[in-house]
Amino acid sequence: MDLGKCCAVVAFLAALYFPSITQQKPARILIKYDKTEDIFELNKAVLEDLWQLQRPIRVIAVVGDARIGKSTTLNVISHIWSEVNHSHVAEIFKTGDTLKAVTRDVWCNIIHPQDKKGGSVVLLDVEGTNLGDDAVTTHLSMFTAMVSSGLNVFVREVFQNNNLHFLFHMSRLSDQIFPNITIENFPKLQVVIRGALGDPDGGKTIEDYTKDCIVEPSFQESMKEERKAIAKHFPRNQITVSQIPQVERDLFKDFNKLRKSDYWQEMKRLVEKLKTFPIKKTLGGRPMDGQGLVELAWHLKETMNGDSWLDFANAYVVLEKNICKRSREKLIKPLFALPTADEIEARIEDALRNFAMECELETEISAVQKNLQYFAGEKRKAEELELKAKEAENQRIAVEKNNEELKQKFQDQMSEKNIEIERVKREKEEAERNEKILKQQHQEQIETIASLREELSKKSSGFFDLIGFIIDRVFKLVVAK
Ligand SMILES: Nc1nc2c(ncn2[C@@H]2O[C@H](COP(=O)(O)OP(=O)(O)OP(=O)(O)O)[C@@H](O)[C@H]2O)c(=O)[nH]1
Ligand SMILES: [Mg+2]
Repeated sequence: MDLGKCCAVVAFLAALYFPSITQQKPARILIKYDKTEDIFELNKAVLEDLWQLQRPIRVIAVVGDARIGKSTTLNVISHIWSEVNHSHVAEIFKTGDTLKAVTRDVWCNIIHPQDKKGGSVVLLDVEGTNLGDDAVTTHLSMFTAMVSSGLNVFVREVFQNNNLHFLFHMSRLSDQIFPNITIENFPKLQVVIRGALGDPDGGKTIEDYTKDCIVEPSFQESMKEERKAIAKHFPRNQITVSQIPQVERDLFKDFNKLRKSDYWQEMKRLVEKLKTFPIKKTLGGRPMDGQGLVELAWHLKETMNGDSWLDFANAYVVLEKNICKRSREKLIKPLFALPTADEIEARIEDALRNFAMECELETEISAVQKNLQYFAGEKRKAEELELKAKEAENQRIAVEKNNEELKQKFQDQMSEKNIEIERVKREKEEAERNEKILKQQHQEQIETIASLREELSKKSSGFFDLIGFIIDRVFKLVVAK
């Protein structure tokens, strides 16, 4: 085995036995704010990785106050969800022990869970929503909320007004961008309460109390309109409330103890809840792939840089069109390469059904359907014409063959005739030659006789008469010949 093959085998076995090594890569910045240029920038390396992701994709984002334990929680989530067998929780997302905020901008970690749900999970960690530059933080949080399919808002003990403001910002912005559309695929909301106090007064559970605080207009005199606006995008029955206890700091230093703790059990329950979160979908509800996700991130970044949120609706239309375009390439184009109309027609129904699952633009779906049917019809016509042309060609070949045979026959007959003519000609020549020879012989004979006659007449007349008689007879015989 050569070195290259050996390395490949080792890498393959390593991937089989140590999936954790290949899965747990440190998080990278997905989008950051460049203060000097005053623009938001996406990390191309991360976009390249996202581009490769297949459906289904869950984009789980964590937002909330700074220093509340978001990154720490995400590291544990990544550990449990990836099912790694490390003897410690790897610091995928940076955390810090000081009061100073650690996570700035938006960080991303992609995991490929081994569970039967399949697909990929994109974890997003966002800088704290209370970090000073409200405009930048709101934009980053908006960005995160728009690309995510599950939004986790971390709060300290109770849901406070700044958290409510954040959800209201999101809702109002989306109302402005899509005034007439109910956003069915707004991310699912989960509130994660750190270090919760006991159940509040009034017999309510902390879950109900939190939900009321977010979407129940009568919860308080103030911020009624805000709660109404939020309720439009985050229906009460779809909000989840979870609690993660605040634990002793030392617990994080002893992994064995940590794994046996209530905190760990709570984190496992949290991961199970996250697994039930929706996958990332387009506005119309079709599962989005990595390429769609990248395009969405790109349009959002452009929108934020141009401060043109209202144009974002158009970007969404472009996004949907691009999704359809890619699906057409993948699912429809191969049909145009099929050799027969029968094969095309046999696959149209399936292809259209799959296409409609990815592309939600009715105009595109009906255009594709028309194109396919038209193409199959034209293909059939071409096949029929080809068949007829083939028949005509066969006919032509048969006529040509017949013609050739006739020609050959004629030529054969002609050559037979020519032979006959030649023979007759030769016989005629032969006869002429014979005639000529005989005539010549005759002439010579006549001359011989004449000279004989003359000769003999000089000698004896009696004898001469006898000879004359004989010659005369010979002459007659010769002439008769
Ligand atoms: N005692 C204790 N400390 C925790 C707990 N969860 C997180 N921490 C610590 O809190 C500090 C902040 O945690 P991070 O995960 O960095 O918090 P964050 O919300 O990501 O912070 P920023 O990125 O700065 O906004 C770290 O030192 C963590 O170890 C907990 O349950 N108990
Ligand atoms: Mg952090």
